[in-house]
Amino acid sequence: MLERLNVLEKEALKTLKTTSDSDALAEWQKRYFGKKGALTTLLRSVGDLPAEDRPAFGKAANQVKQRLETAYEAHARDLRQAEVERSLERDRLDVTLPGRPIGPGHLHITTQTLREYFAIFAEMGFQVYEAPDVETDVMNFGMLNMPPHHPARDMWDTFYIDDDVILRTHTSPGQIRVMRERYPEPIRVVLPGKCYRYEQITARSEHQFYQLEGLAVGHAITMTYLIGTLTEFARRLYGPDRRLRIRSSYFPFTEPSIEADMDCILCAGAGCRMCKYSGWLEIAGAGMVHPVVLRNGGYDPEEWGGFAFGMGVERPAIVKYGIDDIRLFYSNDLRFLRQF
Ligand code: FA5
Repeated sequence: MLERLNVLEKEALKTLKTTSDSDALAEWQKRYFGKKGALTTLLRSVGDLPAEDRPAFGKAANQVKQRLETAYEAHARDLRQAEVERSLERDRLDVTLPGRPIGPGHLHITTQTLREYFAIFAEMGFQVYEAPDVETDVMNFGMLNMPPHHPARDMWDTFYIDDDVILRTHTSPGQIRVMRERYPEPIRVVLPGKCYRYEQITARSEHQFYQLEGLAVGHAITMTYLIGTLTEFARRLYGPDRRLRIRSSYFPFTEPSIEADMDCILCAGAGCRMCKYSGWLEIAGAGMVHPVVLRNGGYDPEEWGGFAFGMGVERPAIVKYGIDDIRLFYSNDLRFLRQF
């Protein structure tokens, strides 16, 4: 029996060396250690030996078993290592290749446009003031001279969060906030920000867009200052020859109210597709701050006066760059965004 054990060990070690992949290794293991494997069978036959030979055989058999197991583990490790080396060789990776460059990105066209506006207004003494996007109904309408059920509320289709909280439909509620914060100082600020309207999206209208509000409050402010400021703005942005046209309009928070148009930058007033053959492009809604609004902001309208204006950001950029659809601004198409 001991002789058979020796032969089996030698044979097993020899065949182990010839296994060259994991399948062959599994096969080897089954052949010697499986339920009907050679070593298992030999170990089981210990019962056939005379009782006095059993301990010596058992001891020798266990040593053989241990040596084979150790050899098996070592060979399996070698095979795994060889496989890793083969796959590294096969899927060679050149770590010295340069990486794919990631561009640093740049400012969005809206941000660029807003910053251009800020720079122009800064030269005229206007500071930037930021007010919140989420507003109360009272601030967005009530304080701006539109109590509940005022028909002018229909001018702005509103996203309501609940009965009192809304997404601001325009930057005008910021007027009240800045007045309450600055009283009794005179004010000259521009208020940029996103506005939200529950409206049909078209090539000219988004449901989210930016506005820039302007507000000046002082002791001797007249409509002439307002018109002068808007004219200067248009000329600094679009060139010194620009002309402005003032139309009478209506906003509940200004009295009197106006709308300012600029002669079309494409056709200089002759009429083209851009200005819908009118020769004029609208640049802002504006007016003298209504006494009720001044009072709501804490300023006595007997002593103080002011002007305010509100202009879009995307629509003028559309005109400037000849973009034909406002939806391109926020659809995140890099082919569009990279151009500016
Ligand atoms: C207003 O929102 C007033 N608050 C402006 C104002 C301020 C008047 C202060 C008087 C004093 P209006 O609804 O016209 O006005 O919007 C102003 C500008 O926002 C428009 O001229 C346009 O450029 C832009 N705008 C309005 N709706 C959209 C829209 N759906 N998509 C893109 N731009 C828009």
